[in-house]
Amino acid sequence: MKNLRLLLSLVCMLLVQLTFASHDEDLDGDLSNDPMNPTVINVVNGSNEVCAASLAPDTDFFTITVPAGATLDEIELTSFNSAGVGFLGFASGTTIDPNAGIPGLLGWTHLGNAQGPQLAELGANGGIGFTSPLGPGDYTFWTQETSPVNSTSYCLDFQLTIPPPPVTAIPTMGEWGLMILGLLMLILGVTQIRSVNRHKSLPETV
Ligand SMILES: [Ca+2]
Ligand SMILES: [Ca+2]
Repeated sequence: MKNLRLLLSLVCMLLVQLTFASHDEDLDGDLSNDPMNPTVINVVNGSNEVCAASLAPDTDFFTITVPAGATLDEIELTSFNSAGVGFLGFASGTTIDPNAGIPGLLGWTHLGNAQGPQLAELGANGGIGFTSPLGPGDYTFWTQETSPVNSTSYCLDFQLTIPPPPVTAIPTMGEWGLMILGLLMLILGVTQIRSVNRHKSLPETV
């Protein structure tokens, strides 16, 4: 049974990796405009790329959950195209309040100010602050281009370390004992049934 559970969990992890590893607005649609109902981005161990574009008044909100025992190690800006500057901010939780401004954010930055790693940029402009890498919990991100003329498109790679689940498929000595006992009882039961059937099939001699 444990082997079956492990196999099913591995299949599920593979399906999640194949199906939900990232979000591309060109393929998956515009990220949510609603800060109270952000798009949920399912994440896997390693790279999780979010590619989006914004032109005012479009706003993009999405939530990433860092699982228990995992860390969000870095947010890498892997692509950026804009004649202006994009905005990126984030807060803890599954929603975000744009009206709260910078005091309500863990951190924020102007996208495109720096290529590559963004966590240091996010932590350098005020806000509540955070420690890096980010620990387990929900984080909601807010991106937008405030210009109605110059659109911004970008790809952000959310890099997570998610430990593999503990392997418990190898039976313990006690479980081996129970399996052997069950097998012996099964063999004994089959032997007894065959013996009874053989006696029933013998012709009566009296
Ligand atoms: Ca968008
Ligand atoms: Ca949007």
